[in-house]
Amino acid sequence: MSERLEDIAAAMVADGKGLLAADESSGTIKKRFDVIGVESTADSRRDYREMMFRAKEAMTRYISGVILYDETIHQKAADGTPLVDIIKATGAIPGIKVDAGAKPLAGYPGDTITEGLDGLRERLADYYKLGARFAKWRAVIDIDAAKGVPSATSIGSNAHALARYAALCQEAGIVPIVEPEVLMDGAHDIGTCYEISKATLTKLYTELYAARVFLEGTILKPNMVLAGKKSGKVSSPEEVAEKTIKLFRETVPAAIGGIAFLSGGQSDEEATANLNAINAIGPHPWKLTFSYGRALQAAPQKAWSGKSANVAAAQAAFAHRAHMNHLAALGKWQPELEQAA
Ligand code: 5MM
Repeated sequence: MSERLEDIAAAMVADGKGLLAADESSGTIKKRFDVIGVESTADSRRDYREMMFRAKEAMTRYISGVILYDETIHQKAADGTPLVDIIKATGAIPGIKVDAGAKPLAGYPGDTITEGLDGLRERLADYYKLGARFAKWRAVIDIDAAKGVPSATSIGSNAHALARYAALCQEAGIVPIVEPEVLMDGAHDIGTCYEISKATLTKLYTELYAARVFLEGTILKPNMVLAGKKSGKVSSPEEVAEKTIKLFRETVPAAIGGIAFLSGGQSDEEATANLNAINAIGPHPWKLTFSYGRALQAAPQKAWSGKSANVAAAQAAFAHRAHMNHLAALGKWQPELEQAA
């Protein structure tokens, strides 16, 4: 495969393919395993992820790349094959989460700043040797209007950190996924999500330009424009699509390598329906696909439940969600296809 940043980015958003976000940190994967009654150990985390990476048809046909956690990029399958080699054998590109998580922003209660820049140059060089050709850094922007969250300082500091991370990635020959996630957990309406996302993306691209980041060699991983979960409102796919595309047309340069959405707590089918509606109102200046964690993994996690006897059923559940999102990335998904399955 070409090592040019723009070619790697293009492969990450190849027609009908998207990213599997399997980069849950140890605390997050424990929460997921608690739900299915599985103890989180290095071996159980390995077995679970190996199950997905060995789902050959799903990986080969629908998955362009996998975002890994530090532990996983170093792990070997039960038969001794490095997990990275299993991913590469399917044609998917290994990637790595390099941020150290969102921490409280001093002086700004309720806001967070994502850490992890110290020593990043050296870590990126190591990850490159291990096979990673893209990386991910997630900034977290919560909305709580009553508390003045997010502050302009939080939006600015996170955008600056994303830009410094992106420049270091490109120096190392690694495509940066820039993920400024405006959370959907609050009680806000869809218009507020739009306004905060607009401020966030405007600042992000100002900082990326200032850091001399090569935009063609980047992927944006954004939230969709949605009403907050606690608002009690569910935005229709048509409204989500219209507002999300309006936002991107106003703030996201056409030059970037592509867009791969996070699912952010949407149900599996909602995340698919919204992505489909977004692509159905194209053509757009960018490829728009998925980089889902929960919306790709909830079903296979439940089907697996820690039992080797369930591996085939879990792989089928993963293949189904990947297939549905493949269709949504092409704007060809229909709700009936879910019922048929
Ligand atoms: C898979 O979850 C990722 C890692 O989360 P933590 O660092 O909090 O453990 C997360 O960054 C993920 O890649 C994105 O948020 C997209 O995942 P969702 O579940 O929102 O589609």
